[in-house]
Amino acid sequence: MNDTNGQGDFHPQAEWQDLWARLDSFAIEVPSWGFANTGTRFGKFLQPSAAHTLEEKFCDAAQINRLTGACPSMALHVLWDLPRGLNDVAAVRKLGERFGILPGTINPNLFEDQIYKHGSFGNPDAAIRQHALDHVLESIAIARELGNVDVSLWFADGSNYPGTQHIRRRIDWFSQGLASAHTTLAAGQKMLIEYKPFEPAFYHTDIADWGMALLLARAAGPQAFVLVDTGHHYQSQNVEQILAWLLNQKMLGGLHFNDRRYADDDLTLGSIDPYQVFRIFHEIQLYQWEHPSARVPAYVIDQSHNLKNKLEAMLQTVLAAQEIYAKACLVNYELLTQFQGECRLIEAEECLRSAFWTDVRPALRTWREARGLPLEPLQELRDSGYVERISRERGEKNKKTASSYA
Ligand code: LRH
Ligand code: MN
Repeated sequence: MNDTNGQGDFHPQAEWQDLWARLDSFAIEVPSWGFANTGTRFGKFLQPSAAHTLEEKFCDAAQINRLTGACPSMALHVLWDLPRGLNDVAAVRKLGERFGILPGTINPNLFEDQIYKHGSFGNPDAAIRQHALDHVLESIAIARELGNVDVSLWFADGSNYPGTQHIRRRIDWFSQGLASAHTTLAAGQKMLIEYKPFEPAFYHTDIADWGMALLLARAAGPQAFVLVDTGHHYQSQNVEQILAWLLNQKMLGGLHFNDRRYADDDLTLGSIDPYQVFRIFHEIQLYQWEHPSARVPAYVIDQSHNLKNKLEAMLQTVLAAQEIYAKACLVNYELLTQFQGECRLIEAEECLRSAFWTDVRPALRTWREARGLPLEPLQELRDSGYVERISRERGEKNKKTASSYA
């Protein structure tokens, strides 16, 4: 879509149609835990407006979708949102219908529980590995009941000191656990395996990088893919190159979007490095331009809003995602791939730079207007008094400090 002639100014109308169509199909899932009181090990600062119940989380998700038109579903963490497991499915389905928000990706909780001190799927104790597998099997059943949604697995498993765990045996236990779980997936269901280099384990993490996740996913079966959390990389790692590899291997299942300055900071998207987010969207969209029938990876927000108001931080994130996605839609792939082939470095780079530096906010405003969405969503949220209202309604309850993470 060559609307930028390298000069970065925007030609209204014709190209807008194409960009509008891309914006119409752009969806990013909000995390239920992003609306709850979360913190770090150094404290959790309670917000009176924070969501406590699943009903409140669906209500907040509906608010974000009303304001952006881009968040039709909400990711759920099993023990935080369905503490009674399968027995909570009917209630979740009803809440989804009531608030017009689809129950999204199902995330088992394979951490926090005391028994997981030395791991879950990687624990030397077979009974604990079985307990963890049973939780994942129930999570897959919940996901099936909720419409064959994806199951997204993150393992905190690892060790803190050299020699304290048998790394290769744990690889075999993970392979067995993931393969068993894969056998229970329904047709169309995906199992996403998320990697993370460290934290909470600080010597070795069993699934620490994209290669380990890819090999385990391949071994598990054809419905297993890799999930890339943008915050789960060492400082100087080239995240978009990892995405290029996973796309090339047809193993990219989805992304957890957030931003960071140092480690897994879970900050609001685009708040630290918007060009990084642009390069991520660009790599995926260039692949889709070359493979139009390819499955679009799942886009999910994974953040914890410890200081900013949770609704406003989540809204900022979705607006940043829409804006940076729209910029990435402006890259002229015909020209870019030609310049790449001819090693015309400046021209090739300018294809990305001019798209990134194009102010797409006017186009986004016209798209919102055309779609009956508020032109200035953040102002609309403030004018709505929604945050003040829920603070009054939830304030009392939120004074009590919560035990679990979210
Ligand atoms: C781990 C992680 C994972 C979630 C959790 C809330 O750091 O990224 O995706 O389960 O955050
Ligand atoms: Mn994540």
